[in-house]
Amino acid sequence: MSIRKIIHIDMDAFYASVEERDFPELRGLPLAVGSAKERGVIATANYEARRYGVHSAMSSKVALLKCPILRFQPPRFAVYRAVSEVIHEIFAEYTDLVEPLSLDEAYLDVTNNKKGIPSATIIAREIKQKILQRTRLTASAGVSYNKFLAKIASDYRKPDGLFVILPNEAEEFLAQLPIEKFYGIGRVTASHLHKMNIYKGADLAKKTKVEMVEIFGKSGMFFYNIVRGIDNRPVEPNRERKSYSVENTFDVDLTTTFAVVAELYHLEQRLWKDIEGSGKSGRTITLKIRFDDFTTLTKSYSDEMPIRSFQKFHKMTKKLLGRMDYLRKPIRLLGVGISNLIDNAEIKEVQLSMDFDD
Ligand code: DCP
Ligand code: MG
Repeated sequence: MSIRKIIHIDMDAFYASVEERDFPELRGLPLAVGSAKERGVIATANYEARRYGVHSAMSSKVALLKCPILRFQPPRFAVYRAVSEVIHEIFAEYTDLVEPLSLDEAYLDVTNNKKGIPSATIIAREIKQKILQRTRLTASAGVSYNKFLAKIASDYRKPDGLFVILPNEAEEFLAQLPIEKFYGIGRVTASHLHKMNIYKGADLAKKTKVEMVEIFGKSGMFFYNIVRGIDNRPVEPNRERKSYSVENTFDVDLTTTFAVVAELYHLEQRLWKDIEGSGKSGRTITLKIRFDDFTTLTKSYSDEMPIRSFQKFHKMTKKLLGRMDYLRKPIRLLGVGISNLIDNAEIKEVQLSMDFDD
């Protein structure tokens, strides 16, 4: 395969930056977007709040403990979606090979771009400028020859960053990179690796294929290639999301109903925010439970109608959990997902035509 030119664009503190843009009185103060209620969860925080240790998916309660002067803004998904459309219009000026990862994040393959610009770095700079001009928001860009490196690069100089990893620099870059910066290696896996004396890409690159599979399970070969700078996944435009899911691995295994229900509730809130922002609804829920011995239990339940309220979603999840024998071993990971998605616009049409039929 010939060498590709991939850009990863990611808006900076996206929801929070939009709120600061539209409510200037909030600028410069620690800010979280999410519900201020004790049981609420934070969608994101601005950089001032992050200095206090506040971050995405943290409970509002913990966030307030870390930063007592934290301000909360309720999310405005319609505004975030509108910004997302503007940045996608900008991407489309350069290429149709755009793969969105979320509202504020996308991969672009600009190897053969519409403007015939040979330098991906120049394109990334132009895109950043246009985003600033048209949305008054900053984005960070990563440029490289594959998706994995482009994604890491966009994170490397955040906020308002532009970082390039050239093919001949990749191996050296990855060798010095702390493993917790590898996209896909979470906090818990990272501390597991630290115990094995693996701190940097170079340490990981010494492992054999067999050892990598022992460490990462079915992602072993993926990471084996990744630490060598190899990632041939294409940029896939218009890939329809088939499901939404969130999961969490716990520092301390869960062993009580109370702990499981409480953690699940947080995951439900996180997932609900994602799906609310997507303009879609699903009718199938799936629960995933991984025990301390890594055996995994999954169970799904489908309703006839799409789930349109958090209450209904929460009720279904609780019922499904009740049907699982989840306390038989300590739980290290919980996950919840929603699938069988349909556009909310379509639901209205379905309901309207039913009204006519009556
Ligand atoms: N988001 C969320 N819940 C999460 C993570 C993210 O609701 N657990 C939302 C809020 C974010 C947006 O998605 O603003 C984009 O997520 P990012 O991970 O890109 O985070 P940010 O853009 O907020 O910050 P960064 O500057 O680190 O990209
Ligand atoms: Mg972002």
